[in-house]
Amino acid sequence: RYANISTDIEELMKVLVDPNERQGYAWIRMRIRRMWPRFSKAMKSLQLKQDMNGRRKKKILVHLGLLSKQSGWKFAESQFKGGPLGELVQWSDLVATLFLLGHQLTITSEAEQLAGILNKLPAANSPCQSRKELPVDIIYTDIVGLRQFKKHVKGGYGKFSKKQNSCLLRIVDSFGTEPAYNLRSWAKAHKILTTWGGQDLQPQQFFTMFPHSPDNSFMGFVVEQHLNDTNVVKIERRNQALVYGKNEYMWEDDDLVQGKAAYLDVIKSLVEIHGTVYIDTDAKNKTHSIPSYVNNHGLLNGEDLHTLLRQSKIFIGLGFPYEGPAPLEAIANGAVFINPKFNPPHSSKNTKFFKGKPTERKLTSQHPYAEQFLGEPYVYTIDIKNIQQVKDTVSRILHRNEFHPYMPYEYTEEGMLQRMNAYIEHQNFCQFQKQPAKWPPNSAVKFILGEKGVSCKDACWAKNLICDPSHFRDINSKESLLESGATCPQSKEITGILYPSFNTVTNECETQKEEFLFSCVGEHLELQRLCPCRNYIKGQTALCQGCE
Ligand code: U2F
Repeated sequence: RYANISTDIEELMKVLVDPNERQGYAWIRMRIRRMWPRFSKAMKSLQLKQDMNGRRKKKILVHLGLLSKQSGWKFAESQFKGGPLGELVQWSDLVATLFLLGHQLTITSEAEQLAGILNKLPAANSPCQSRKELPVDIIYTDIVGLRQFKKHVKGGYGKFSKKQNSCLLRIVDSFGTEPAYNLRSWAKAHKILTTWGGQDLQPQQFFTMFPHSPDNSFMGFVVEQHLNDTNVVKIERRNQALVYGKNEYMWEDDDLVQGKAAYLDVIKSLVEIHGTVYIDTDAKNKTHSIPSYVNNHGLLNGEDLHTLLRQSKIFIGLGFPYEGPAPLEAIANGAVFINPKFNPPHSSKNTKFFKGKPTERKLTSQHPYAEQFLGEPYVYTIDIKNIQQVKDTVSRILHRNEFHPYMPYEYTEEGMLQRMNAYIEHQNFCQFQKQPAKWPPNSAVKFILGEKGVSCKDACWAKNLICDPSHFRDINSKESLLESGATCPQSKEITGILYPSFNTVTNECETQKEEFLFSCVGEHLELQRLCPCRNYIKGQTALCQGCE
């Protein structure tokens, strides 16, 4: 059976039913409804650009572990009370995308439902172990969901821990999982095993919210924007700034970000400040942290928030939340984002929020994607304690005559549909034989021997290419190192994230022993890493040219 594009939202709503009426899906349903006209239009437009025929209809299970009762996170309960929404944005857009692409969807959020579906699998020792007979082709879940698999699917994680079946999994993982943290035995031996890490999946099975590292797959989300909608009235942009922080605690100083009151005071001296802060009226004796001059609208629904963004010239970052969707929405609506710079950078080493997250990534600002991929004139990354710099930046923005919206293609509805379709059609984590990678094709890939002390992520980027870990296996040999310019009489095999490499001190070629540790990140002063680098489509960095 082939996948046929389907734009009937009511059919999707039938699949998106709350298992126990906790209203867990309420926010997701609202977002999908609001964005559907744009999503359907994008689907049709993509269909005109590329051939969408002949794709096999896949049975896809989407299990939202974060909304389950067992997670204990109260995501469902707090979705209209200032709780985290970034993750719900991502799940909404994933569900919409998969449905539009014409696949058969099943959506669950409680472990019992999951067990009900997956326990129909053939028993572990049954003769019919072929994947063709599994009730699903692909499973999207998160790490909480993955734990539920391990616990609740009959026979424990048994069937799914087998390479054959765990290769069906795609883990929605906002901040990413680095190979060193993913391989349990390695993480344990190096004392970096965290509660989130050690999942022993292939690193590209983790799907991130921003293109953090090419070791994982970049899934992203859609930046909501209604500027060109026919029913949207053009609003005059006012001398107004909106603060990014929907909870009161985000406005308070913490160990790492200080001076927020003085920062806001100086902005206030130049422009009117607005907020969308959820005020918990039940909390007794609470002293409020929001300055009295702020015009607080309370938490807003999507439409009203977007109207406010279109009226504002500036969107003010407070240092938290990290890497959310809202700054991209602000920029897409024509506001300029003030992005607090972090010096020293925030990471799992010094920040409570990142502690235990399976990544060593260092955030040089509240929103590194906005800092590195967008930049001025859409984003100003500044030290918020430097009052003069804050003043100058705000004045510069206010003196502009025009405010241009910007939205990278990869964050449009069409960009997300194109990217996810390419992943579904081409990624295959169930290929276990040692054979050359088939996707992205060789024609898109170049092998580059990096400079000493440079990671593959950076070595490829310096040549305007992107590291592609799926091709490491093809160059993991002394011969490949020699062909790329290394001069080594000897070679040896090493387990670690830095190989294949040329060791400039010992003059040895060092190849990788453990395939799960192939990694684009990681650098060493003595090593020149050998890197698989691929080209990319401008605005759609996850895909190579011609790989749509
Ligand atoms: C991020 O999660 P957040 O929920 O804090 O992300 P935000 O950028 O604040 O926004 C998420 C959505 O909430 C919407 C807004 C965004 O689409 O339009 N919203 C709204 O509807 N009404 C309002 O008044 C204010 C916002 C990040 F995404 C997560 O991955 C992280 O876990 C979290 C902590 O770093 O930050």
